[in-house]
Amino acid sequence: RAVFDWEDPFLLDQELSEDERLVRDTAREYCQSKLQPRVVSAFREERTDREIFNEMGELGLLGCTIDGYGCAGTNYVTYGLVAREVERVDSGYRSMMSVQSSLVMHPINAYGTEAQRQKYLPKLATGEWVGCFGLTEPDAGSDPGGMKTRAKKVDGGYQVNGSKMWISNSPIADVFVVWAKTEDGVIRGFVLEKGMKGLSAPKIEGKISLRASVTGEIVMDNVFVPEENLLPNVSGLKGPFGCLNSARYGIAWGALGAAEFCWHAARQYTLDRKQFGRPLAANQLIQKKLADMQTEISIGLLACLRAGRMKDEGKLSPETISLIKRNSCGKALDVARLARDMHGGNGIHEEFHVIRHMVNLETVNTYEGAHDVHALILGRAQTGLQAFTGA
Ligand code: TGC
Ligand code: FAD
Repeated sequence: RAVFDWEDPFLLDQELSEDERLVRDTAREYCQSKLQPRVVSAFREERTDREIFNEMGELGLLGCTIDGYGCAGTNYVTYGLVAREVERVDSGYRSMMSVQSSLVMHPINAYGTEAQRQKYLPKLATGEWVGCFGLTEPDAGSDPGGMKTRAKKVDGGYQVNGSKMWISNSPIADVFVVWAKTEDGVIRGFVLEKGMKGLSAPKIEGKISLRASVTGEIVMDNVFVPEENLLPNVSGLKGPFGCLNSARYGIAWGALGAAEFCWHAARQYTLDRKQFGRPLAANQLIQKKLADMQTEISIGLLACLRAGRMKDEGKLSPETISLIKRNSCGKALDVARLARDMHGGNGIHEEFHVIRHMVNLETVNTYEGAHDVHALILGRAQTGLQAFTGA
């Protein structure tokens, strides 16, 4: 009889290369020793520890899939494994990392000039600079094509006007990758820098979710952006969506890291806690919940690994990314809610972490394409009928 590993039923660990395991273990060590001890107070006080970017940079975790410019040059499976370890601690910390890597460094690398790469990537890789990505607006979330931000051609560059909403990292950002429509209605990417006249990034206060990761607006009031700060090599919605492809892929891994934490916590808690004279874990209802958690997480991780291999081979379609992003986030949220319930009253206390993961995953299920929006992407892909507009 083959041995059953309850934590890793499909022996996913054995599918990884030695290098992948090494980076995963380094990330795990860092996350457990440096991030886990900070997270409860950071979440309670709605505090973003800026030095986390420097620490991640030192370990080579920022923009790790990029070759050169001080980046580690790993594959995408490794990027996913790191996201899983970071989000095992907190979705907000993974958010900080994935925005910097997939939404700021990636577009500069993929769509920028050599001069832009040289200027921005090394400092973003070390965490000396923090980046943010401005696509969403107050009136354009799921439908970013409806953005109102405008870039008007002027002598030597562009004059940018508009506002972006719900932007991770923006209040502490040095570099702002912003998407705006030019006068011909085409979406273009611009790199704005802290200190540009007319640019501000007020913090959004009062979040009940993702409190360890700062979120803000980007307000652009006649900001002059020099020509050399235009990302020249992409136009149209495929620019921002190309970045979202990588970020959504990482989120699919990350959300399952948060779910794993909740599953393991629920298992241990129900083994330790006795009611009616025996451990909670001795009850059929509890065991069914644990089995459901184990099943969804294990199958979900296999899908992420397969998707990672496909991405590394250049075969991962945006629709498959929608499938895993939607599946991981929805299932992780279910797992976190179950784990919260299984902890009883203790489940609402910060000390047990599960409710923090639960409220964080509400955001993760919404950003980078809401759960139902990914269903519509998949529905369109299999029926040939778009259901976004009703037209
Ligand atoms: P649609 O007609 O589908 O496409 C327009 C053009 O874009 C191309 N395209 C893609 N290209 C590459 N990758 C993808 N995933 C792509 N999806 C679409 C498409 O081929 C087309 O190109 P072209 O050349 O033919 O013009 O556009 P639509 O307006 O109908 O889109 C609808 C929809 C729902 C698919 C899309 O708008 C969508 O995905 N909405 C969700 C918005 C979203 O995800 N926003 C994320 C904001 S960033 C964020 O949340 C960061 S949080 C990060 C953190 O803190 O971790
Ligand atoms: P809406 O688009 O108004 O959607 C509301 C609801 O309606 C959702 O349930 C959605 O599924 C549903 N819906 C929408 N359209 C349809 C339809 N056609 N059919 C059926 N249902 C539909 N954005 C950035 O650009 N950069 C960032 O760094 C960033 N970070 C974020 C950080 C946080 C903490 C949060 C909360 C958001 C962040 N976002 C960011 C924004 C995020 O991407 C958007 O919130 C998300 O895309 C959804 O847009 P919305 O909030 O406008 O919701």
